[in-house]
Amino acid sequence: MRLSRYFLPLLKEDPKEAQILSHRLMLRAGMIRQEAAGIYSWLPLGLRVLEEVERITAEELDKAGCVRLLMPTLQPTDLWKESGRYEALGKEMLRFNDRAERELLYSPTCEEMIVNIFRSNVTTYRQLPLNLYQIQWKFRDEVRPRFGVMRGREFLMKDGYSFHMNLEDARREYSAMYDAYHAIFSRLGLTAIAVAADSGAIGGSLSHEFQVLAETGESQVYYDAAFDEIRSGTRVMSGEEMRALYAAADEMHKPETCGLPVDRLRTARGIEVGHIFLLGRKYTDAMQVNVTDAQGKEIRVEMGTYGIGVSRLVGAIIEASHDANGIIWPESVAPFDVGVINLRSGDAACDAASERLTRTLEARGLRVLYDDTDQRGGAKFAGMDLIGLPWQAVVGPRGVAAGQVEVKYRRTGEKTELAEAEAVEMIARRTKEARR
Ligand code: 5CA
Repeated sequence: MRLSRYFLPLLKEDPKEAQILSHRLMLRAGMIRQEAAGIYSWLPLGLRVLEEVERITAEELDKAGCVRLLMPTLQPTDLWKESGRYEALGKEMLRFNDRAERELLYSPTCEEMIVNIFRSNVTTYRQLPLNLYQIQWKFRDEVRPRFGVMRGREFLMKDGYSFHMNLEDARREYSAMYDAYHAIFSRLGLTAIAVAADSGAIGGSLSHEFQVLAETGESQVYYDAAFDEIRSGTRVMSGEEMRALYAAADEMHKPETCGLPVDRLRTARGIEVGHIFLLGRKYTDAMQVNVTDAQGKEIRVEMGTYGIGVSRLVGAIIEASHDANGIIWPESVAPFDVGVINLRSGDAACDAASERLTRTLEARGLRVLYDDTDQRGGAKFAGMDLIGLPWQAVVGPRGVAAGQVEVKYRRTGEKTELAEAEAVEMIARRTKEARR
């Protein structure tokens, strides 16, 4: 992709409306644009990252046996009257009438609709267990939308719903989702702590929030000091071992009963990137959902629900991975793998070398953003650092004369002068290793 043909509106100044770093960087890097409070356009660079987060989430869920579908953003309100949540959600739920004066809502979550799909199609135990998910836009008329995509009104959520013959099977799936979530966040370059949480308006008997620690997080969490060692990589633990450690959300933390010695208890701010719930029969009782068992007897279905804040994750990744010059994308979600910088656009030799380098990188399956604009070198370097692509390859008159390109790894700043073929080889190999 040639930068001169792309759409990347970078901002030089820090936008005043942004209070936290990830919001500032997303605006400055031309990833998003606010259209109304808590409502954003995703510009091309931001959309690429959003799609990578979506892809990784879907890949891990598919691996765990979940099945993807897509429900509409708009729903009739009738089902919500049946479940009792029509009133419960209050002003957070956006409602309006269509031309036939039928009331619709913009879905804030989808339990009612998925239960309705399930009960119209599944009648016997043979089709259970079943775990259906979607990645779809939600709307919640939050009182205080803030911090950019962190607390939006319109936001992209992965919402999953599972159906079971008994509570034991629902618990097994809850545990499988717990592990799948750790796999997803780890591929996104994040360490999330699963904290015991309150199930709130969604309901159910057991729930965990997945929290990425960051000073700008909106949640307060309490946890065993061992998580700090896991986060820093000095200690490795299985999911099973981690589950045994103490970790609680603010409202669930009981200092008297947590059982941790004071010097092992930590507290920090966290960004809630996921939330899982063992629902039991809350919705299947309200909406009368049964299947027949092997004896032909009617059984009430048990459920679980599992959410991930896909758009929020883009902000959370930036909070976890940046430096003074801008974003540092983990290879797994980077919008492009390499930025090729032509230091003298318009110079025939530099143009030819840059174009050849771009083609060679692309032939190796790498995604390249080629800066062919006529800006000064300094501005090109600053822009590339800001948007945080893992690799930069610089083509200038001196290098061209010597048959070399300068390669920089964004995360460490390490620079190497290499012949074109070697540069391509190294970037391809290391990108492949990191994206595995
Ligand atoms: N139906 C359940 C599980 S699918 C549900 O809606 N859970 S939730 O309310 O906890 O939302 C799931 C995830 O969506 C949260 O963990 C959070 O990461 C994300 N989320 C919730 N509200 C917002 C918001 N206003 N802006 C951005 N992300 C949000």
